[in-house]
Amino acid sequence: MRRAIRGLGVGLAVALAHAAGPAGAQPAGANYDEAKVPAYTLPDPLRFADGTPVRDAGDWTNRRRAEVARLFETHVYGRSPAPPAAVRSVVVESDPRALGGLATRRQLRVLLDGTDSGPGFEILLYLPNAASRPVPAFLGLNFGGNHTVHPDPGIRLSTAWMREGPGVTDHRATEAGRGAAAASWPVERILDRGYALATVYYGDLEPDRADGWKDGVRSRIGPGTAGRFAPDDWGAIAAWAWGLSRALDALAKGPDVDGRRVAVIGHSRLGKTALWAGAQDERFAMVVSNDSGEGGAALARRRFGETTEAITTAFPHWFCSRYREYAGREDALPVDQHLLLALVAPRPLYVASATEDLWADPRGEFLAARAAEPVYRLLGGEGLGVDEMPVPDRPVGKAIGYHLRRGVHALTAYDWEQYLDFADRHLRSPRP
Ligand code: GTR
Repeated sequence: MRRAIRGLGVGLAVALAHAAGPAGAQPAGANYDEAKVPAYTLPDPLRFADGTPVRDAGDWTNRRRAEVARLFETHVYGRSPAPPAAVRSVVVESDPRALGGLATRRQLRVLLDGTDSGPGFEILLYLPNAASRPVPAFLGLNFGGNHTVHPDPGIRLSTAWMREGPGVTDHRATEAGRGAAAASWPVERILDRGYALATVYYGDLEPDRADGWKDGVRSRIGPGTAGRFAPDDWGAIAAWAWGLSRALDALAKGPDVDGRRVAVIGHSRLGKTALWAGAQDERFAMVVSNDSGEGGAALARRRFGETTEAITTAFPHWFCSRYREYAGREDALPVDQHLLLALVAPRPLYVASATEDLWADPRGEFLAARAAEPVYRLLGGEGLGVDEMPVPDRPVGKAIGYHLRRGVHALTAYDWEQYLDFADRHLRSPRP
């Protein structure tokens, strides 16, 4: 449980108690011994599936990139539908003097089929009043509802399903949850640094449980409306990632946020989600994976900490159903997670780990970032700029940032400081 507690938001600790076992303990059967990591060979980013080499940037950009993305769709996350034609968003609340005048707060409702009664979700947006618009922004899903990111009484409570826990009664948000996840969302600091923050409750898109699709976007849009999913149809991570792209559509249309300078960020399962969103949707100008672990930034073939078997058993709904076929057969997967990171190239990518978060395999996250470097170099950039994993609390990186924070599985103020510094280096001027 210890890894779950800090700053994760209401409800999640309960989920983790089931999934990750008790305080700092090694879940039964999990390997936490570097000496027991098997020998493995990673798929070569610079070789097509048919074995021919990727010779230049054009080969990657025009053909190999699409091939890799397709492999992740087919074997890991599933295929997502196109954006609905009728989608539109409306501003449901706005306060130009929020947080004591520091910010303009806007709340938008994205109506996925264009109607009030259809599927949709809410975006909470804080804009720094001191910065000229349009501003660069961080966009991320949250675990417990928009009202948990800050005690601000003006934030609307989600009416969607939530896991039972503090601040939740009968699976619905209550006033008591306000600000419960504030430690993970240093809103004032983000605004002071000149960035907007946009966030969406992931359960607005789909409740995080095995049958959650019945109450989420997957039952209203795409193949689930016919009641049946093929082995490569979208899972919950893909649905949440799809929601991030729909949020970006809405933000980019408005006058406040610079759609060419939006960083997508997420922690843990939502870090996996941020990676899949950023990998597919090249409009995201920067991608941040915080402690995303298995199915995120960590290499599956290392079988260190969480494994494909563990994750597809505890969370069968996160991936497309075909992914489960690779439980215990990671070497048969045509991809590994370094290729997911490579899909972000040449855009700035930040991968972060925490020393006590062994379940997420910090070294596997670093090695995946390193194994994505050839693609960054091919596209004319620099990756990490180091070969060895850095010591704790020593951020490194060029176009790929990395740090190993001392501490537990969490998104902390320290992590945010690194992302803000990284964004200052990469997002300050608009992309051409
Ligand atoms: C764990 C799961 C991880 C990670 C984490 C979280 O239980 O095994 O893959 O996603 O949940 O989202 O906090």
